[in-house]
Amino acid sequence: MTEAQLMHTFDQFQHASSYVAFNEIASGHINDTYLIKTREEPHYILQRINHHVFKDIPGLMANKVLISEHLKHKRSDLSEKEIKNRVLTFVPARSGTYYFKDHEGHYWNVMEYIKDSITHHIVTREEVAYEGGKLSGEFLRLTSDLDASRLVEVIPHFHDMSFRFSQFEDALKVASAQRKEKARTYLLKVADLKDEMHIIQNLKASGAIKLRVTHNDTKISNALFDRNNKGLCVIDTDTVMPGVVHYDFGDAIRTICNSAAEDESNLDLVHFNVAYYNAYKSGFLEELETTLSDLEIETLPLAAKTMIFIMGIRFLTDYLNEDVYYKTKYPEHNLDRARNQFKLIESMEKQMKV
Ligand code: GN1
Ligand code: MG
Repeated sequence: MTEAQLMHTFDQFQHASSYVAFNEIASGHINDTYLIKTREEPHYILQRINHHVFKDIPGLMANKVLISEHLKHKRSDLSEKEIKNRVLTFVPARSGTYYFKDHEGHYWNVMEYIKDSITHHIVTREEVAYEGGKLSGEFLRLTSDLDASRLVEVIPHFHDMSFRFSQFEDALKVASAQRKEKARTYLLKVADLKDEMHIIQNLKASGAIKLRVTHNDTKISNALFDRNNKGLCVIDTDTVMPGVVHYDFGDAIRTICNSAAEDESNLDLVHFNVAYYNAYKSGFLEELETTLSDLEIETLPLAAKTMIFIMGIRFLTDYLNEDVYYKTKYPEHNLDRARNQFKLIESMEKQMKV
């Protein structure tokens, strides 16, 4: 993307600011995200949405705006200024919709940048884990009265284990001998864990655990904090859909409790941090405990293992498919991500009863 293209795209949205500069925010694996600095505040986030992954972008944007409106409504106890720090604000395009489609067929959206916010990619303090738990628990609590049928299911079966297994099996059929050989140890691990990793899905299908509005991408880098490490806002509402509490709990634990980055290739650096697990869980339950069933609470450790596993199998599948889904920086990037997730499971198993 050239600066001129970004400026032009930014100007297709209804803001009253003058462009000054941009920075790419390269942490996502799917969309392209840019911070747009303007002469006046707020600054903005301009994002190109990957339409190969998200097939219904008008539906996706409708979900995102609906969630923000709902959260704003629920936070009417806060001042206008506070609300802007706690809930994402989307900016309509000149056409009136919340997305702009450029002449190459790419879709864009704009939101206000939350001032002085910071993100964590690796957690190094217990209070961040605790605040992270409060943020995702609060999100689930505040969306609990939102009618889920108003949400478009942007990626059907997103966290269904059987769906991820069938994608994995399809990938195995077409994978090169070389990639299969490199992935061999992990193919065996996947097979070993197959039954256990379907338990949550089976509980969901049987109705034993309740369907809710869930965020579905609660990795810690999708939470904003202020400079005192207090949680501000959950971001990246792309995948908000009906789901179970385990998805949000598990995906957050996957990232908060990893002592290294998700793609760290030196597995000696990858450890599961139980203290952070407990801190996250206490923040999460403070927000939600009264609304969770005993079964939901009992299965939280399994949720963590399951969500680490589902990302492991998805990275492995993409490796076998020659890296068609996630952005990669080098040929074995997806394999490194998968190895990392399986190491995290191993470290978790050594320390916790799962
Ligand atoms: C993708 O692009 P990003 O970072 O928001 C993925 C998530 C994974 C995550 C792993 C739509 O999210 O499910 O947890 O990578 N999103 C999609 O870091 O597949
Ligand atoms: Mg995401």
